[in-house]
Amino acid sequence: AVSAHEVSSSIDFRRRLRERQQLVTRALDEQFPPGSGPLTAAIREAVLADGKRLRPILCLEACEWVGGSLKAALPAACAIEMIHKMSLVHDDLPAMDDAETRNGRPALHKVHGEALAILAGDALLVHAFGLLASIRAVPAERVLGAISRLCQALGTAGLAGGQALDVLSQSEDVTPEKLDHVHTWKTASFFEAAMVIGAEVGGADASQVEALARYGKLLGRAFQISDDLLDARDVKALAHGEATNYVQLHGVDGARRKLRELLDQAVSALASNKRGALPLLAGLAELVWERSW
Ligand code: GRG
Repeated sequence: AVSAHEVSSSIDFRRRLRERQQLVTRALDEQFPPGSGPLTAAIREAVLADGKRLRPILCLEACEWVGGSLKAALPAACAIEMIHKMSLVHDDLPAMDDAETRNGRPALHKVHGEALAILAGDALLVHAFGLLASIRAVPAERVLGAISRLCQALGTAGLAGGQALDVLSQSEDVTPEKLDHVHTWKTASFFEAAMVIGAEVGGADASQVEALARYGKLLGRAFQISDDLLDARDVKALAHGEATNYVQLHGVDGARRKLRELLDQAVSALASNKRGALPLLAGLAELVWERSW
């Protein structure tokens, strides 16, 4: 069998990732035509700027894993990315992370002002749900079921709730349990939902949906730890003491150990299914491992 590392470093794998990134970027570009006013211009900057497109790629791969077409999953993948980008725009605002830059460029509110950054986020969120509601590739109950699960992943016990916990935790001692809680709500539930939507629009059966959901959740927890490992390289950030950084609490070795464990579990979640872990999803897990070194 080919190792996950061989997959993740293969030219085919890299090409496939690049093709999917471009597919999502082109589709997002079409959703927000240039020359449509200042709000759309701000939205375009938020969604078309650099980004790994990891969540939409997971959505596309989940759909293909169960035999669905890329075309069926593309609107859902775009919706996922719009929600992700909206969460980053709002996270960068002075009331939250107060970030100057995002991916090496000025944060959106630094360029367009706070009002437009808030509204760009609002519009992206609404647009995403409009796009999901327009999916006709599968019966409406499937789409509604997936939307409902996504809402759970974003609400008080999801992205918004996780962010609230994170913001409020900055001034207090964080326990390992609380940290796992923040990671699950803020990141893992969203990864899970991206997989579930992809699986549903691909026509998955219940056991496939659950296997992919499990992979997504474990990968999301792993991804957040890898993000913390990357942040911890920034000596200044660590000295400043990000209370909800995994490395701050468990050390670099502890974080790496946990990262490996979660990624192995993610890949096994698929191996137990009759389709097996497609090399691609194992390769994606390996990428998460490699980014933290
Ligand atoms: C959507 C209802 C709703 C609320 C949003 C502001 C907010 C509430 C949440 C923000 C949570 C947050 C900052 C999550 C970040 C998680 C994370 C690991 C981001 C980095 O993701 P990457 O590396 O980003 O995939 P790129 O730039 O590659 O797209």
